[in-house]
Amino acid sequence: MFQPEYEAMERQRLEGLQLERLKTALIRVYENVPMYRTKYDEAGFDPASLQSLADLASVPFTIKDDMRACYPYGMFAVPMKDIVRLHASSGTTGQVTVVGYTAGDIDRWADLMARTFAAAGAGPEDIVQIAYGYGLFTGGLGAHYGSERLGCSTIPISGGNTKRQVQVMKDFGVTVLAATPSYALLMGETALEMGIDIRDLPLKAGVFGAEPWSENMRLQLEDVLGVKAIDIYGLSEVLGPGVASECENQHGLHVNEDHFIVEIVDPATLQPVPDGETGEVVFTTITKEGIPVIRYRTRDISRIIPGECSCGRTFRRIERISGRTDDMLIIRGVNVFPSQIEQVLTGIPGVAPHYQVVLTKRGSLDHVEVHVEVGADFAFDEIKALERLQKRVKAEIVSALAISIDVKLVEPKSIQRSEGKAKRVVDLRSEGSK
Ligand code: DLL
Repeated sequence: MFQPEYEAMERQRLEGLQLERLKTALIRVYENVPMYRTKYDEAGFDPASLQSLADLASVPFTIKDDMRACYPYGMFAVPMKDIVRLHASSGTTGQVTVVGYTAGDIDRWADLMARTFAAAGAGPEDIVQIAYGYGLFTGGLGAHYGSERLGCSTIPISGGNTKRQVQVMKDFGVTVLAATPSYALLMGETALEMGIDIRDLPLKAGVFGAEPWSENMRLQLEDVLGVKAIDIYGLSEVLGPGVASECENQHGLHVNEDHFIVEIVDPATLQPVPDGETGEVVFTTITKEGIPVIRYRTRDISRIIPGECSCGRTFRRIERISGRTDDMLIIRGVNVFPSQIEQVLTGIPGVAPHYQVVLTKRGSLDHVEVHVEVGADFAFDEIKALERLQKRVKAEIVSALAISIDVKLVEPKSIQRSEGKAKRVVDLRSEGSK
């Protein structure tokens, strides 16, 4: 552990620390951010009245639209002279959100990401390749500072130029890779085309996140790259990467609870649900200075895993994010996330883990077709074999998810690869019926 004094803190003390920090955070936003002051005044909530962590359940939520309405700097709780870094999240729709960090925020972020790398088994002797994008996206610089804070030899290669990534990995003796899971997979494929088997290289761990991925995808990555694949989670509005990450047990992501209070709420009623139940993840930052957020609704879906982890960390764990409420497909009444489709596909021999869910309109009805690449060694011109595979993929999706959708097998490499977050859903519904 990088900071065992916090990561393994006794729960009661941790909750005491959270309460103290929460009180300060509430006063800070009330005094410095007009959006919170107006919201709390209208709701009749007095931040000084908060007595316990349970009282947080009565504090108004913050949503992405609040941040958009305050674009660009209206949510900042400190003057611009105290902001040393700006990042932005593009999101899938609408205006970007700008987030600002004080020097203290950057310092704490580095600690949190150092925890992440340490939990993945890294230490000062490791050589870390940061293939998350550098720039307004928080992935690259967030991981970079954490890797340096831990004392690792840090390679700021950013995303893209995949052949060069592989060459650098080999020549520099990289031991830890930080990338999105879909990009890590592309690196594995590219390496094979170059005649390099990454399993023969010293690479031992992958720190993967920024997009949903399934347990089967983890197994594939571990197999293709010969690494331990660790899931890491975060979002720009709350910090960037470093909000939660897995330990070596790979069973849930420990939330850095000394800096973030996590709640799971029912997305319909917005009431907190008991531990173990699935719902929308809500975060409150309790140490952020630049842009603190209180009860921020992430739209990400997960649950708290009840019980303690054998690694010794006392921070509670959330299950891997299954998807976002805005990515959820409702297919004839059944709710499905793309990552559930991925889980099925990656269990079928003959298909590659590259897929897209294509939504179109047929008359007034939504039509869903999953495009799946066949594996590189599959004879695409063997019609009979192709038909059999297509039927099998469809049957497995129907049986696992109880949804009926069309499946189209496509040629290897025909689905566009991403150097950052993969685009799993293509929505053509506004382009008329096909
Ligand atoms: O993706 C921060 C990050 C960078 C996390 C690098 C991990 C590694 P945003 O671009 O603001 O920030 O996107 C945040 O990405 O709300 C989730 O929907 C999704 N996401 C992030 N990590 C995971 C993960 C970064 N491990 C949004 N599993 C979040 C599933 C994830 N989804």
